Amino acid sequence: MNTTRTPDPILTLLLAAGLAGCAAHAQNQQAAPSPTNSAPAVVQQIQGADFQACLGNIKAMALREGVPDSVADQALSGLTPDQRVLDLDSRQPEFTLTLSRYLANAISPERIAKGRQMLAQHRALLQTVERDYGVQPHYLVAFWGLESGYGTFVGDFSVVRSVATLACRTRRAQFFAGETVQALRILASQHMQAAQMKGSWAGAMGNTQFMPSTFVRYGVDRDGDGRIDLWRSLPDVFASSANFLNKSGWQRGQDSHIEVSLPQGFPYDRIDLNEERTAREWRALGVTQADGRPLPDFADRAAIGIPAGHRGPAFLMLPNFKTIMVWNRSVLYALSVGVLARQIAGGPGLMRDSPPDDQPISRDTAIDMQQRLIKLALYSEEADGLIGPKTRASLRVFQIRAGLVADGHPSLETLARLRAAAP
Ligand SMILES: [Ca+2]
Repeated sequence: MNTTRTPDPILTLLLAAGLAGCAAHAQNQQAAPSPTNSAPAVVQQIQGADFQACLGNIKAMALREGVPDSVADQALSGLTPDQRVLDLDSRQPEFTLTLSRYLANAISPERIAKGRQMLAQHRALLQTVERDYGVQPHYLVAFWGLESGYGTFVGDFSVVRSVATLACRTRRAQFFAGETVQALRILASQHMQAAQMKGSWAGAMGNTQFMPSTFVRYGVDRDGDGRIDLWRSLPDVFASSANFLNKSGWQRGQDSHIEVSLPQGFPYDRIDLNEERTAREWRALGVTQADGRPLPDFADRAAIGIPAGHRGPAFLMLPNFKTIMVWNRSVLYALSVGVLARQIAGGPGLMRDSPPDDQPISRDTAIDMQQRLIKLALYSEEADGLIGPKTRASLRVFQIRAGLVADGHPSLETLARLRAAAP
């Protein structure tokens, strides 16, 4: 789960596998990046003079939220910062991940096969959860597969130590101090012993990789044993995920995306997360399903995504796609959930492949590109090497000027033309 500005599980896997050179700023691919830095004053206020002073400040916050003194003391006393957590936190992705690389890591043939097996094995339970929360079984299994490999990697870091380390030693003090307080609240509610509270290096827990605040807000004791257990109780796991999605706006029985085909001469400047249109409006622009059938009606309005540019797959981001983005703000993550879910249910993957020359863009290349856009007075932000919505908008203007398809995608051709135009 990445609602909480923690790493995308798929990117975390790449980092763990030593593939940091290919990992990326998934959040910046299309979704608007959000600031992760707390105000310096708040950081100083929480962090205090040293680690113990910082823990003292967090403890005071926890007591104000009703955590008993004894619980806070037991969890925090003698705690030291975890250097492994800080090392992982400081790793900078060097490349923007491509769609094809992301999907290949998220959706392996083994993950699809095991997902089908899990769907069959737990169908009765998943159907009762669907009845109560409206989230289809194949989607719940897809989230489970992406977050923890169906429970095979749930993390072995002490959650309290991880989130306290991040609160006391990074600039995201406010966010992680809040997570530490919520972790203490979970311990106070006796869902588990502190020693059992293990998770990812950033504090995401169990089969669903819930952050402590998500656990407190959305966790469900489905099996009725009086405790929320996201490690060992699949009823609790599925109901908690479904509850999160339900409360975040999931529409019962609806898919999250429709793969589409765009006609020759399509106005690519209409493609943006904020460019939402009705099925009728997209049909009028010549949009069909990827297999050529007419676009079906869908609720509300939907934007189109083309994360590999105009030569790659295109898809409509239906309302449930946006709900998945509440769970994790990455468009690529949300697409992976939808594609994996469909394949687990026996359907096909994406019909259209990414263009074979779609390459990861290194941070240096991205900075170089931004500097050239600045030279052409098409970009006025900092050249930070992150390819976000503003960079894409600038690229689009350049593409129009250069007579290229204005998809905002940093293709090899666009980069070559940009180098020629701004030497
Ligand atoms: Ca339970």
